[in-house]
Amino acid sequence: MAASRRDVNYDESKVPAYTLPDPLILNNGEPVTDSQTWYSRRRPEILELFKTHVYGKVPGPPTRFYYEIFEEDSNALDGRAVRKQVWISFTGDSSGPGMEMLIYLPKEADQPVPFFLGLNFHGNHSIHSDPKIKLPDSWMRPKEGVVDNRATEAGRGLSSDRWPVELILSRGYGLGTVYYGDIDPDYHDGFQNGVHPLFYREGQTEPESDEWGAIGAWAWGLSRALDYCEKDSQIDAKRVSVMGHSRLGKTALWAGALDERFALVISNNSGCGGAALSRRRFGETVEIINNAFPHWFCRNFRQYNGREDELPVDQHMLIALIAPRPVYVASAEEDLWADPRGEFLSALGADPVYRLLGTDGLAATEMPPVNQPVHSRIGYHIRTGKHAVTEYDWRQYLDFADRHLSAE
Ligand code: GTR
Repeated sequence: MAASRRDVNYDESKVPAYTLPDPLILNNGEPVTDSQTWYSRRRPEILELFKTHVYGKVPGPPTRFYYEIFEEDSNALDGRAVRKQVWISFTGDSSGPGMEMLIYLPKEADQPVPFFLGLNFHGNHSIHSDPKIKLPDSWMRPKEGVVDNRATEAGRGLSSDRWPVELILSRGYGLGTVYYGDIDPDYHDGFQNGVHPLFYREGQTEPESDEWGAIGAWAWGLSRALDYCEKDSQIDAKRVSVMGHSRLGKTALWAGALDERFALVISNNSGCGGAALSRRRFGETVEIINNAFPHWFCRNFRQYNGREDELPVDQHMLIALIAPRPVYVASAEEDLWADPRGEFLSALGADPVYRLLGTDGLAATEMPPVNQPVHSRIGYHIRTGKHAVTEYDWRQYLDFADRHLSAE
């Protein structure tokens, strides 16, 4: 019988013995002892393994880039912010399809600002009560403020506790967000909607076993949002941190691995298929996630249902792909489904790569106590509370970005 939430292990003593693949040993068995070999040989190998076995291959950027700023106000949020709403084409075609990006910038900035970029779950209008944010036109997940899968006014500001916009602006950062459903609606329709069909070869009707699922598509969308940042002279595109929570935390990690323009990567409670080690089989497992969300990963990933030890990678190698850029892994004490210890061990497993590349890696060998963040080049905290994004989390990310992304 397929594994279900009922079979979940939350008992540390029942975590099976496992051996992690070594990020610093090449597929042919040779050790990696210098950064040159990492960059030219091992990193490409690992990236390829994740594409083939976990998230699927992702297309490159469109050959032309087209966007329109359809709304702009330099006196937003009671005069504290510049707000922009930008439509970004997926294909370079002005007629679409595309996605909408909401941007807030600190008003008093006299030079390009460092920036946080993240996808949201419930529409751009959900992140703040600002009445000028356009309601999304795309499919919405059933929830309060949604009627017949369409956004309504009732959804405005409903997720604002996850997006402390004024705090971010007061610290000198800009913020950009895109509704993930604009890129690919989050349900399994055999990849007929969303961006996938735009890239099918003649006659192709669904992605191949080693081609992108929804996480790959959302990551691709984040890169298109970063393309826009590069065009906006008020944003410092060399200091963009990509941040995501839960399934969008998995997405932020994959986006950071694929696109080295992201200067800093933040995984908030990303769990299985994100920061957590698959081999621990603690909380959500590969089999559970593939059964519940068959559209998130590539089809090849299903071969590892219940066979995690056969995976040629584990998630510490995803974090290693971000090296030497700063990366932050955040867990929550009550979020056992996401396996906080597995998230920490994965950050620790990437440490040798960060050190090989000349950084301080993760300045902890044991899991730190709750609410005692570690802000070395690999950052980590476990805070009290549940699966969520809190102001505490954001304060850590702001401090971490201040420390690691100061202007050169
Ligand atoms: C859960 C899923 C997790 C996590 C979460 C979320 O149902 O099992 O992997 O992604 O959803 O994204 O909220």
